[in-house]
Amino acid sequence: MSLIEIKVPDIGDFAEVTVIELMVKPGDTVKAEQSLITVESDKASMEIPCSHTGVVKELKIALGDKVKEGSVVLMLEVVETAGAATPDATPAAAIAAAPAIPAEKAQTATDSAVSAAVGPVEVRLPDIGDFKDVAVIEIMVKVGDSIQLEQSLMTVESDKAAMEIPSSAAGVLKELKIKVGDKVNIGDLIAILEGAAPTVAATPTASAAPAVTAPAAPVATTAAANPASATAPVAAVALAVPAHNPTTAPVGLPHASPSVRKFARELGVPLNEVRGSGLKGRITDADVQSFTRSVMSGAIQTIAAEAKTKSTGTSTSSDGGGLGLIPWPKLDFSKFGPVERKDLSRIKKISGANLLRNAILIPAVTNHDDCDITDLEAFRVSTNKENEKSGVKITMLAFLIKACVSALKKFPEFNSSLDGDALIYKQYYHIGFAADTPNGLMVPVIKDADKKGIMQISQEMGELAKKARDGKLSPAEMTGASFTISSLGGIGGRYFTPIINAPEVAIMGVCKSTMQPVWDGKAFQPRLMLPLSLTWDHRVIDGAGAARFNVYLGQILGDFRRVLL
Ligand code: CAO
Repeated sequence: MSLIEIKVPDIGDFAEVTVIELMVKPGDTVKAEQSLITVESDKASMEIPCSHTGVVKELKIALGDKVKEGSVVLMLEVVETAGAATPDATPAAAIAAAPAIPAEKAQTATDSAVSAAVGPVEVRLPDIGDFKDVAVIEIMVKVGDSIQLEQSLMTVESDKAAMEIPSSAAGVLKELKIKVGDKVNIGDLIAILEGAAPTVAATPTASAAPAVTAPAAPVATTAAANPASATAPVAAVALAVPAHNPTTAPVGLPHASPSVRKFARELGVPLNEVRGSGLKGRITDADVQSFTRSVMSGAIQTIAAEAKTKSTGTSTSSDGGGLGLIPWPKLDFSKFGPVERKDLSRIKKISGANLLRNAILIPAVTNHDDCDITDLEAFRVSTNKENEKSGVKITMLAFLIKACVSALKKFPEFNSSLDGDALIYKQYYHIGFAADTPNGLMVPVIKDADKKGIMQISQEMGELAKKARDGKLSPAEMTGASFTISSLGGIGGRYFTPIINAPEVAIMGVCKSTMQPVWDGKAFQPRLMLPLSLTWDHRVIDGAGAARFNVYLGQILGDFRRVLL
């Protein structure tokens, strides 16, 4: 067995494409040629296949990331090497979805279209790379339509990529030479246009001119060669963050062309909830429109709206989000003084959406408590002195992680997740910890904290926190937590109310320990007290259970030998 990097293969002329779907997760067994992720440019979505059979060890990319040829997608433990393609070879051939067309050729196509438009004009399938016999899965125009130059005519799909085919000429569509389900190849006649669009110059011999049959490049490539349209793809790529929650694992990849995906995103339609009426269940524009109409008329609800209705007991259709709130105040702040507008970072946008959902949907309660860590802190300080040369500093957070694992074992519902009417009790103890980074809040995860010692946890925490600050955390290093700790101890404060990191059901917030006078029955003693703030989901946990959790945690931190009991 060996660990190999699976990289993005040659994806044609695209400099950078956006990851819009993750189709595998760590622990999954994947076969050679199985699709791993979907990437999207402004005109094509492509599935990136695996070059080997093996087990996914670690994902190196996240939803919304921009990738290009050579970017590492994941680490794969190869279990079957015989006959496997090299990481790059097979996909490179399979994925050349939108190949380069030389600038002169693209220009020729454009020129020819401009000069060719009065008589019948043949539109042929352009060079779409190494693909043969690609299937026509969607036709976007009908006879009689007025077609613009570079307007998408149809979508073709190989087993790995979907591409929209633009028109190489403008005019009225006289005849379609293909239908959904047909297999097409480069140079195949796909349509006949007639007459010139207002912006297109006409020449009567157009149909015979080789330039007319010179194909238009798939639009992304043409855009690069054509400054006039070069801005469009950039804007489209920037929008290419899925409409559904980015942390939600995709369940069944919705099949839809890039333009349908874009359309759905613009309307906020969750594509994975739309039933496709096209070939092989493909989602069309009409499906998205019909879904939108059904939601607007109240005939159906999106899954998110339904969940909101269930948890709040209110309907979302009648009162703007189901909360009956007045609109967000919109102010021109510059009336009051100088201002500067800065876009939120991508992390803030993603975590903000998650925090909002979790704050609204979870009936959360916070219990505050203090625990005595005088002896533990003395032990920590002396151990750090002894181990000065090791380079690993033990932090209070490492003790907290270990203590929380003990408390989670004693109170297993804190290590569970709600699944409809059932609770999933996790038998693993993966502890997330909030890390403050220049780009916003991130939550790296210490996996199997129950099996690790304080030194190892401290070392891993240091490494993960550094990666978080450098923006180098992989998705695998941020997923799978069963409980989270948010420590503001290094900064200050007394108590706060952390927001639960769904689908977890509790989170421990910790603030700065301070010396406090504590009554021992005879006198006040100076003790180092650590403030704890445990937020819990009242659907799963009761107040008494939360109080017991805090008391037990306090006992462990007060005398760490209890961890061994
Ligand atoms: N009480 C008193 N002092 C504490 C303490 C506590 N509870 N926790 C840490 N400290 C001290 C440490 O001992 C250290 O002091 P020395 O340098 O003298 O040893 C100092 O504070 C700095 O600690 P640290 O923050 O670097 O290390 P950590 O292990 O405690 O925390 C990390 C690591 C990544 C959690 C932290 O750096 C961080 O990012 N915290 C912010 C988390 C956050 O933003 N939470 C809010 C989420 S909700 O928006």
